[in-house]
Amino acid sequence: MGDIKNESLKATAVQSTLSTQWLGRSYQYFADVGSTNDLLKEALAQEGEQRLAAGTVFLADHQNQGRGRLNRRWLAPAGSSLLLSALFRPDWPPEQAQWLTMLASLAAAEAVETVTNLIVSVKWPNDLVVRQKGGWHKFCGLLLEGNMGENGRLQSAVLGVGVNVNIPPAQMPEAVTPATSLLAVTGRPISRLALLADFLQRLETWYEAANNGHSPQPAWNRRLVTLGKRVQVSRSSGDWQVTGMVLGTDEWGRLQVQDESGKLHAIAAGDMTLQ
Ligand code: BT5
Repeated sequence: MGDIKNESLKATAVQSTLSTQWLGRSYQYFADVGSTNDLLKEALAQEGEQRLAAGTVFLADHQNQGRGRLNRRWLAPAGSSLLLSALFRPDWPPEQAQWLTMLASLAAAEAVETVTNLIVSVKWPNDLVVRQKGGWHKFCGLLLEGNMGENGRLQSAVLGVGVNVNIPPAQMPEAVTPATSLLAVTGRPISRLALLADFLQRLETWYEAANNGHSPQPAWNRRLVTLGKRVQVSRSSGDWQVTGMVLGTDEWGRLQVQDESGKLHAIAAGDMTLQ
C-alpha cells in the first residue's frame, strides 16, 4: 500500500475505485476552492440545456471559504479531509428535504464504521460524533442546500459533506462542539479514497431506498446520541430556546423535546447542547 496520507483523490483514482451506478460518475476534483457547495451551486445556476447530471460530485483537497450552516466556517488543513458536494434532483415534497441529511449521515456513519472500528453516533441536526475521552467529539458535518421548483417541490439539492479524516491533533480546528478526526481517535491514518468509495456506494443505496419511500428516520433515530437526554436547543439568532428531554425525531427529522411542563416541541432547525 502506498502512502495513505498522500493518496490522490483526482478523478482517475476515484473513478477506478467507485462501484456506484450514477453517484460520483460525473466527478470533478479541485486542489483549492472557496467552497465545494458554492461551486456546485454556481454550476447549477449557470446550466443551460446541458443539465448537470444528478449525482455530480465536486471534491476539494482544500477550501478557503468552507462553510457550515448560517455562514459559519468549516476549517480543514489541505489534504486532511473529505470535502465534497453532491447534486441530487429529488422531486420530493419540501418537508422531506431533511431525509437527505439523515440518509447521508447514515451512509457516512456506516462507511466510517466499515473503514475504521469506531462506533459512530449522530447529533441532531447535521453532525456525526464519536466518543473520545468521555465526551462526544464531532468529526463530520453536513450542509444541505435545496432549491424549490415552481411546483413547490424540492427540485435540486446540493449536499455538502466534510469529514475530518487525517487531521493531526495539533491542527484540530477550534469548535463549539469539540472537533476530532479519524486519525486522532484511531491513532492511524485512514484512506480517504477507501472511505470516499464506500461512502458514495452507501449514499447511493440509501438515496434510492428513500426515493422508493423507505424512510431513513428509524435508523437515524437509533443512532441519536441525545435520546432520553436533557438538552437545550436554541436558534442561532438567540431569540428562543427550549430545555427538555429528547424523545426522538419525527418522520421529517424534527427534534421532539418535552419541556418541564410536559409540553412537546417539534424543532426543525437549531443548535443543541447536552445539559
Ligand atoms: C456543519 O455546519 O457542520 C456543516 C459543515 C459542512 C462542511 C462541508 S465541506 C464540503 C462542503 N462545502 C462547504 O463549504 N461546506 C460543506 P455547522 O453545524 O453549522 O457547524 C459549523 C461549526 O463547526 C463551526 O462553527 C465550528 O464551530 C465547527 N467546525 C468548523 N470546522 C470544523 C471541523 N473541521 N470539524 C469539526 N467542527 C468544525
